[in-house]
Amino acid sequence: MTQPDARTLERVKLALRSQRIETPSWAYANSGTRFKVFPQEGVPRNPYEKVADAGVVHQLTGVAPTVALHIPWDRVDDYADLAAFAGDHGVGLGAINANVFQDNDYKLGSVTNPDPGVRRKAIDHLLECVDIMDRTGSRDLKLWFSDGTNYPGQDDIRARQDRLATALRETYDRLGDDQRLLLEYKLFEPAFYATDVPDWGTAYAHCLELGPKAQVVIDTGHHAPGTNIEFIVAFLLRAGKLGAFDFNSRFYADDDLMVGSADPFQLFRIMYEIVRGDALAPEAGIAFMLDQCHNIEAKIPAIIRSVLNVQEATAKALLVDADALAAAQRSGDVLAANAVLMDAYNTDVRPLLAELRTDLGLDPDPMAAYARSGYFDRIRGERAGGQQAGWGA
Ligand code: LRH
Ligand code: MN
Repeated sequence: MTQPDARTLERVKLALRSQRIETPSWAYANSGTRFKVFPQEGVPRNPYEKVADAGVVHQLTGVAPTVALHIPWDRVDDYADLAAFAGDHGVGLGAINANVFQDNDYKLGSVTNPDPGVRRKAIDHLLECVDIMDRTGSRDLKLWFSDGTNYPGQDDIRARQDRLATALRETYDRLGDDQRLLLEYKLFEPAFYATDVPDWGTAYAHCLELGPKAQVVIDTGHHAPGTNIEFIVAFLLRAGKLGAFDFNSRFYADDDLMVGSADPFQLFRIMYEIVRGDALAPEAGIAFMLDQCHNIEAKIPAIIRSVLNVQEATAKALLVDADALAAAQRSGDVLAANAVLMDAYNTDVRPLLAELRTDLGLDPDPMAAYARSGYFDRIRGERAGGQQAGWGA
């Protein structure tokens, strides 16, 4: 196992400098499971405080310059003012997430609901989110539909796909030239028989039908156990239809745990396909977003830790000796090929990342820097009163 040479380390550091990870506003707020939402001290009470916390994460990591919003959780009177506030805190407003999964009318579906009035209501919300994008300057509209059925026969699977396609078409046609529609899939929950966008193939097919401004989102918690997610990454990248990630990790289902915490090797394999596909830099157009819920752990440190986990997996992926790998693959040397990847994965990249942060004028240890910053003590005091933000479910 050879240590990476200086030229390799410089190449890797250069690539890591361009990494951009978007944090989700809702991960700064209260969240939980159907059993319990445990409130925490210092939790934001409004979108401005969520954005301020995202600003701290970027200040300490240097690679998290945007925060995704979720509507209506982050509805404000003046989105331009929120964007200006975000700018004052060193971040920009990122993807706009629509929410057609919490209104009573959506019990039997939103855009796929048998009732045309309910479908209209849902589509109008999607269009409202594009209006909001016009004011926040966001590029991406992210669509996840909880739509599905719980029992065979409950509704017509084919007819629901027609309704979905109609809603997506109307929304797609409303997009501006520089705007995108990101379609997210999920195997199950809250539907437990058939989900209308259950897998990457369904999302891919709808995006192909829509056009070039429609791309697929891979949420790493939305697959059947044992799914080879990096295969989906490689396939969609090759097809030019990978738009974004919702990073998190899980031991069982959609656990929304810190990315890289449950399966760091899987995250490495995913980031290796990104590197192999030359899709890491912002110009490649992939949005790397976190989508997590910190039900019991301190929220801001958990998000900092998650950003560091993505950086570490990326640094390891960038260390893969591509020439040695290609040679081993060409000669059919299975063990040698696997060893090239494992050598990179087994490299301790923390010193390299600490050096990069020092180069960027940052504290080499963002977790320790946050603990020393006194920010938590300040917000714990400032945010004592008022209603804490959450999913409002
Ligand atoms: C659905 C999902 C989706 C978001 C929500 C917060 O499980 O992954 O991306 O809208 O979580
Ligand atoms: Mn998601």
